Amino acid sequence: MTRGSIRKYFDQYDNNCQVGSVIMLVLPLSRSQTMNTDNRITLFYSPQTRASGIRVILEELGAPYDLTVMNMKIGENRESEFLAVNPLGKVPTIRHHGSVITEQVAIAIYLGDLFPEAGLAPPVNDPQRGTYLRWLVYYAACFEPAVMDKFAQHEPSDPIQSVYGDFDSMLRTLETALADGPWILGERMSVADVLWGIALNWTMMFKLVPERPVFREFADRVTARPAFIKVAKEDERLAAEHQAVADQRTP
Ligand SMILES: N[C@@H](CCC(=O)N[C@@H](CS)C(=O)NCC(=O)O)C(=O)O
Repeated sequence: MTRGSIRKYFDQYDNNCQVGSVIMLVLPLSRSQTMNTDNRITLFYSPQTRASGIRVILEELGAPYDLTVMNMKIGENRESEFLAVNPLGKVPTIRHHGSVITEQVAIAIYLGDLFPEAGLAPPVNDPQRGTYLRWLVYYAACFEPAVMDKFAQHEPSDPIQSVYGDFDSMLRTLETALADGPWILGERMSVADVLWGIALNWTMMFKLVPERPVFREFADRVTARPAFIKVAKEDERLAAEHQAVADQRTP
């Protein structure tokens, strides 16, 4: 696929087309089927990445969305067309009503608020709104930096300078928040749970986070849900397709 043809693809992205290895999947609509088509969300996507969690959230919300799938294994996310959308070349990225939104936590907050009828985001004047935002932002502000430092085997900084203090305190704080359950807001499930369940599942799999019962049970609750199962299955298929394309290119 040439750069020109990718450009053409992006220009006609709402035509439900499939061009080369960049695929546009228009998914069956569910709860929000009756919504105006202008409300459709485009999710720039690669399988088995942070974008998968956002797709699970879209499924949980019953949101109308289209995927623009990019094969990261051959660097499609680093083509100029996508860099014009998100200069970092990262997924998840969404486009909605002409605006581009990046960063998974910002996207999660945005989507939860966009579909209040799904009941997965406490509204602004709800007493649980602050707790909800706290744990969503904790993910990006504390958990991810801590886990990525561990992954990269960085020497821990002085806890006073570190944005997350130290790894063990960061994790213990999260564990305490999840301990009562079943969800982070108690009996009320929210978008934050989807994000955390998937993140814990991945990070325990890669042994970056220890397999503590609270984390395991929490992750299992999220990954047993139909939305997660559907996305994981589809991701497996897409990832295999992408790998096959990448293998063909390797001499
Ligand atoms: N800060 C971003 C991180 C997104 C991110 O790192 N995405 C990875 C996939 S999990 C990516 O797109 N990597 C591809 C690349 O940089 O080429 C967020 O919170 O959404």
